[in-house]
Amino acid sequence: MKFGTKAIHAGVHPEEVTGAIMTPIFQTSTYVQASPGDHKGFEYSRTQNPTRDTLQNNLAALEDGTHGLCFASGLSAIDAVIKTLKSGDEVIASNDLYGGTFRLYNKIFSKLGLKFHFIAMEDAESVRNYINENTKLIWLETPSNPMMNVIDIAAVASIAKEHGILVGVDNTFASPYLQRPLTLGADIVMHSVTKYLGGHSDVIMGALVVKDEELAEQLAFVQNSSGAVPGPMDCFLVLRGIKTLHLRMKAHCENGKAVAEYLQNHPKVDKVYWPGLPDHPNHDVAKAQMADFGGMISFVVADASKEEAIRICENLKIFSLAESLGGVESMVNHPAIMTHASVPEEERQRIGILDSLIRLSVGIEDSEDLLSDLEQALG
Ligand code: P1T
Repeated sequence: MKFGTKAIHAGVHPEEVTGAIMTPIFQTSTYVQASPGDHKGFEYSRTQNPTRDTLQNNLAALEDGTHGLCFASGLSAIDAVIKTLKSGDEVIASNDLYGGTFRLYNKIFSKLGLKFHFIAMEDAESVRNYINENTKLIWLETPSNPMMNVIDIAAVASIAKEHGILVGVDNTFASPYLQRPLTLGADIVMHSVTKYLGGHSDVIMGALVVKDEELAEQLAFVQNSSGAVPGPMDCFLVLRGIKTLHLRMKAHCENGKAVAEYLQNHPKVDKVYWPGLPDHPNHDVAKAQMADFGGMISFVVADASKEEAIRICENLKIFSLAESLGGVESMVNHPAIMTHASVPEEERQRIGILDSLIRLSVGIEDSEDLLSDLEQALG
């Protein structure tokens, strides 16, 4: 089955009682049993819920995995992965991560005895320098938030396999339409479903997809034991959003290209970070592992103070100034003040999150209107 057909049909079946084509919102906390332990496969909605099951099966199919697991947020999905580890274990993580992921690793799990190495992975070989007998997981974001770094998933996975280390990929910026890490050798793919999968800026949710039964069992154990699960209404909204994922992503990519090329030729713009530009340092890797280059773009305003960058963010009218991304509407974000404020300033400077850096989530409006909006704001 091709991607667009899977988006609409995979894991989705007409409801048995009425034939309803849309998966019902099973708004129930529990299920009646005929006799203790004699039930229909559903005991309690933290553990199983039919609306959530349908979404989990759909996501597993989209990522070419076998098991999907949904969580109350992207961060709780990442939290579940780390909870399969134990004190003393080490994680090698890419150094440009969503600020909340960095905070979760650096402020919460570090305190509980796990060790994290945050490193540049654009040259996959560099992970070798941090592998030791305690290394249990390599975690990466590609393209990364907000610097749009591209990491060679297959190359990292192949090094990890030599040492029996798991690889987790945060696939939020690409979506499964553009990139499927499990097919490149990763063991776990993670999404902030809040973004492109949901697609309409109305849900907070996370997901994991794996292709290994035992790993799926471990993660399902944490999902049920920690209990950070989404409600059925949110699962319904995401199932609806996914039905147009392929159409939305095509439009995001087209508009992303138009905006990146416009910015690259603008005298007030110093640097544009978008994997589709031939001068992106890992453009060739992006071309090989992604179907297209997406709608996320960061750029540095030339010779600008923090205040000038803030003014551009404020002056944009169609791009809404907001945290988040991946919705049909275009958004602008100032990473240093907003999404990446929890990354210490020194670290921000080192990875390129300057005070003059602006991040755009290019939506699916008419591109001419988006370019005019940038023209007036930059002017
Ligand atoms: O917000 P939540 O659903 O918990 O997802 C966290 C998360 C994880 N990974 C990536 C790559 C992300 O971008 C995010 C959330 N990011 C934003 C809110 C943002 O504006 O960057």
